[in-house]
Amino acid sequence: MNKTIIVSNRLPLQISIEQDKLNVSPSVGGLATGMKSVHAEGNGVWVGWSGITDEELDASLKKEVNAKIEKEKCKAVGLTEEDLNDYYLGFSNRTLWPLFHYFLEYSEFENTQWEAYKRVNQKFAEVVLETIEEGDTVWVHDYQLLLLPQLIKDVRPDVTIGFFLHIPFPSYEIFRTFPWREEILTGMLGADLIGFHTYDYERHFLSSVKRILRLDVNFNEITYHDRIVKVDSFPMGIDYNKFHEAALTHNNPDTNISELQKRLDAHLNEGDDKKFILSIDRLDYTKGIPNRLKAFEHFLNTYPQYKEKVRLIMLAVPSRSNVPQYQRLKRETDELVGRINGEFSTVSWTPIWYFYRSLPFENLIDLYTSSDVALITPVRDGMNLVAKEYVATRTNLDGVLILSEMAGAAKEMNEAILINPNSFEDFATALDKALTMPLEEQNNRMKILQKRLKRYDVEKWAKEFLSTLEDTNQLQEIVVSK
Ligand code: GDG
Repeated sequence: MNKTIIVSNRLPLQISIEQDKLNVSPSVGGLATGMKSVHAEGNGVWVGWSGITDEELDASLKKEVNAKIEKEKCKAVGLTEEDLNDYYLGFSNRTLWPLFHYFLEYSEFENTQWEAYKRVNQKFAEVVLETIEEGDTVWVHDYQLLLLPQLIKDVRPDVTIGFFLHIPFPSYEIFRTFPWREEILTGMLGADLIGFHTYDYERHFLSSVKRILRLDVNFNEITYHDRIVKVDSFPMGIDYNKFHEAALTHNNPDTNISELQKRLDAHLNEGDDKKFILSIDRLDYTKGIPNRLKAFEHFLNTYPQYKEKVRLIMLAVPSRSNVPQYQRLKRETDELVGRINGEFSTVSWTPIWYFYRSLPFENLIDLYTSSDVALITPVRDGMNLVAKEYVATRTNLDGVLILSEMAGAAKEMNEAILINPNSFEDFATALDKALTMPLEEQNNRMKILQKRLKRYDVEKWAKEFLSTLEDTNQLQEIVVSK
């Protein structure tokens, strides 16, 4: 029976070793949820790194880990400390991530890291090649594995390969600065279908293919050697029902109330004019956190009537904390929060509640359902699922989403208040508009947003990608038989 092999940097599992005891549990991220049904079907396999380096595992523990992983229909790619440093923290997160998010000045172009990136993509290829059987489909995910499609295609030209990029593809003017630009493009072109979140990223990719590789591009099809590579956009959705139902249960009076919810309620019960503005992101420079804080300060100065009334709840989830830019960002964020709270706080009011940690899912729902406004303002973001999750939890159809134009999600969420995240004026006007928006208008906007998110959820996204890949495969057969 043909199977689908999913490949991503990390396996959808949380593995930890505590007092020599091994714990394995499924992870709950967007990708893991979206691919759940694809992975569960037939004898589907997921290939990726377990999260534990080779050095942390002795031979017997390694056997045990692999056995547990295989039980979950997964296959591990072994990575050493050096691989992790140079391929993941290095080339993926210090070269590709900043470059693809337009932070050119943060990008490091180190040859040793490039060599590690090639070596690790080859390691992934070896595990995938061991797993492939005739008629299988391979679906590769994200920027850590841009070379993988071609490495597989070179050995198994008969296998259908899809590739999806979860981050933006930058414009040609940015991409052309990259020293290994030809290798990255040809690596991706090993796939039969290449997917992006938005039409703009698709367009940028096609433009780089035309201008750097000088290949023939016909609308969204590239002729590469004797194959046709199709390029298309598939905006990723969320598990809408999971968030919507969690919010319904949460609002049920019989449900246990969390400590966090009690604190939130205490503030909201102080009066009808008390409001929460919410932001949730990984602490990443692409998410526009310092700008948001400075803009919030500007807002409080421009509209002083909101002092002692509104509070910004900012959840920043620790991320890549051993990369210097992330450490600097953490210091800058701490300082800004301290300064703004110091400037405006009164005995009974602190303008910003700042959490630097990851919260359990139930608390995430507490925050989404208690916030009158979501302020999601990345300076650059492939999609942004938080914006979609906020909308899914608004079961009473109230609440307003303020969303950056620079997030891929903005392309499908026109009923949000869209702003330029670099304009403090835009921020202040949008916040005032959101906080005074009549309920009827909130309802009308939410209704349309919810309808769209419900229709195109993450499962639909995965199915649509795979069915387009299947069509592309048939197109290939027609080209070959001509
Ligand atoms: C990349 C791209 C693209 C956040 N804090 C907590 C928590 N989360 C969950 C959210 C959401 C996910 O993490 C974050 O997803 P985003 O899409 O917002 O951002 P990235 O992590 O940067 O993801 C992005 C995405 O890939 C998919 O293609 O949209 O553009 O950068 O699901 O709910 N979950 C829990 N506790 C937290 O504290 N449990």
